[in-house]
Amino acid sequence: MKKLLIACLVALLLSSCGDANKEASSQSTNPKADALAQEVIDETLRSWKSYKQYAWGHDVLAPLSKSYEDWYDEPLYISPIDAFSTLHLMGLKSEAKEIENYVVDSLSFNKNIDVKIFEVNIRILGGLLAMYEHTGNPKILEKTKDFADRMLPAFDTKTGIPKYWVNLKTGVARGDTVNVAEAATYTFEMGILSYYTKDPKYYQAGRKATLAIYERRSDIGLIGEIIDVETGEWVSEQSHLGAGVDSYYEYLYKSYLLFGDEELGKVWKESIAHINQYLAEDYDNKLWYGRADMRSGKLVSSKITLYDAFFPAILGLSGDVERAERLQRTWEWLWNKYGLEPMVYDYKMEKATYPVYDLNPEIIESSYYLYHLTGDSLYFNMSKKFWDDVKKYCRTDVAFTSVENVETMEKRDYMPTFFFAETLKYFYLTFSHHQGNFNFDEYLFNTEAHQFKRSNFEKEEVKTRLGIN
Ligand code: DMJ
Repeated sequence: MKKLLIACLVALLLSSCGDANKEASSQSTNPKADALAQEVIDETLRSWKSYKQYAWGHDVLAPLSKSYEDWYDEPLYISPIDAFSTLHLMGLKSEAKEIENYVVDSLSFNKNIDVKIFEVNIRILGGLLAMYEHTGNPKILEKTKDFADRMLPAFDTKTGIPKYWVNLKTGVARGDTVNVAEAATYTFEMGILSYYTKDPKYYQAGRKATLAIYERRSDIGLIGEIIDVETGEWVSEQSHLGAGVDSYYEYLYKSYLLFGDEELGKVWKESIAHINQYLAEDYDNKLWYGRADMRSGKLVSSKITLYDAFFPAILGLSGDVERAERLQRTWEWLWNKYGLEPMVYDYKMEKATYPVYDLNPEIIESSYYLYHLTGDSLYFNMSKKFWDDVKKYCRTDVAFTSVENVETMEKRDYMPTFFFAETLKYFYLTFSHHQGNFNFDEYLFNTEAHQFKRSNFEKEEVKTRLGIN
């Protein structure tokens, strides 16, 4: 009887703690969170001003040398295009307007350079589409279409999977070997463009590439990692969900949600079952997703990449919150082991095999999703810890910079463009969540965190404009 009484008291205590946690996120006033949200805005503005001072007109700020880097022989203005949707969301309207004006007045894509099709799709095409959504400026849509038309020749292959590079001026494409993310992360941006231009060709190109990957799954339903775009043969048969594969899965589910493409929904549902069956494993009391042979399903490697930390977000979004929470706890553990995450970690060797941290957003993205989905202040506090560590180890006198080695915290001279697009945005959205200005349920993010309003895509119109049966 005494034992029962104690158990009841403990249960009561736990459930009331849980409620207190949940209430934390639904409060309309929260001075501590307001201050953090404002701090993220201030830091974004400080970094943006430094980009303008030291790197304006170029792709990337090098914050230690107070200089810049370009991805190719000619700059493509990638940082500002990636930054636009974050600056707009934070209410930094004049900064956002300046980017819009520059794109309209001064940016030409008629450049004789070979660009990486995957990277420019998520950053430039995704960034421009978000710019169009938020401004409604028809000249931005023209630029966006012009850019996509320059990308399309890459998809002209035997399988429909795009080549690795395409020349923006000549349309000549090259590079027959691509990883799965490079092969099939296009339906989301291309679908949005098809919707706005009423031309299905963009979505159809992206969709064909995605289905070409799915069709090459093994008998047990797993896909590999690297593929030849002409022969359709797998070059690497290792199956995983990390760097080089990640956004294939992400876009299956998000394209199903945004466009109601039932076939992609079916592929997602099937794929997630196989991932959970073959890649997930409990090790040292934690949930991990390792690497398996796509034919046998046997786990062959315990190497994970920090990109894998996007997975709790997509698990949660698709309804598996319980698994998402368990997995996020693994990632939080890894972050706290070092104070930042290593790019590659082997969970059986218990070793960082590539110790770089590039200001990546994935773990922060998942924390934001779970904060919204559960209302549990645990995730607010988790993100606050991540923010404190990013400030501690990556902040410089002018902006933020990547870290060469999470064991020594030696800095490297580079602020990736996704720091503007994603990392700062997810911090801001978490800390400003209680203000209710941005309704998570109304939006979907591309893999570069550019936000798109779901209700803008009218279901019946989508079918016609994207050519979905
Ligand atoms: C981003 O460019 C995108 O999120 C991409 O899908 C993979 N991850 C990087 C940032 O880490």
